Amino acid sequence: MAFRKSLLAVATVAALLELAGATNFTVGAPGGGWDLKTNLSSWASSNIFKIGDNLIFSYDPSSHDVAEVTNANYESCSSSNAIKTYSSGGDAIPLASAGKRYFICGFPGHCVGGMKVEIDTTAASASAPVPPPGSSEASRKAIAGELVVGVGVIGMMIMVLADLCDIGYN
Ligand SMILES: *[C@@H]1O[C@H](CO)[C@@H](O)[C@H](O)[C@H]1NC(C)=O
Ligand SMILES: *[C@@H]1O[C@H](CO)[C@@H](O)[C@H](O)[C@H]1NC(C)=O
Ligand SMILES: [Cu+2]
Repeated sequence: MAFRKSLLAVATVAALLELAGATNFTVGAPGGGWDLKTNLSSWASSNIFKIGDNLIFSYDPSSHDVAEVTNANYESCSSSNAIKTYSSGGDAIPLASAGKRYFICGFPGHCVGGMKVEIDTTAASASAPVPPPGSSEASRKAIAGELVVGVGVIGMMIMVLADLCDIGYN
């Protein structure tokens, strides 16, 4: 009984730590990629993007690139006046704040052909403390991490107490 509870406690803490970690989302994966075949809006809506996660655009740079653009230029598929362009073929883009961002391929005809994706980054948790304006991404992540670890430690203490009570009755 006590052993099972301790196992549960360890599993709970591990799950909470996992929640606190960042995820690398390879665009279109698995089963697709940053290309003309993948239904990227379907891919985006099947994932939850959180602050601290990264988008990884993996592609052949002789066939594609990545341009981050405004909402208007996303709708009209215009890659001129891009906010930022990437062309390494393995671009990691941090999702540092909540809100929508728009990425298109700048090669002629590709965006119109479907190579465009809108990413809506959610705040990590509805109950997470709101960081003061101007605080860095690092300190925001630290606050979120401490909160999650704190909850895990309290959970573990409760389970250990429950174990001790069991021993008392035996
Ligand atoms: C995510 O990608 C970045 C940049 O490519 C890399 O440095 C980091 O180790 C990756 N993290 C995970 C958890 O895969
Ligand atoms: C992509 O998938 C969505 C459903 O997730 C669908 O509504 C849409 O028509 C698809 N787009 C294309 C180009 O097939
Ligand atoms: Cu392309």
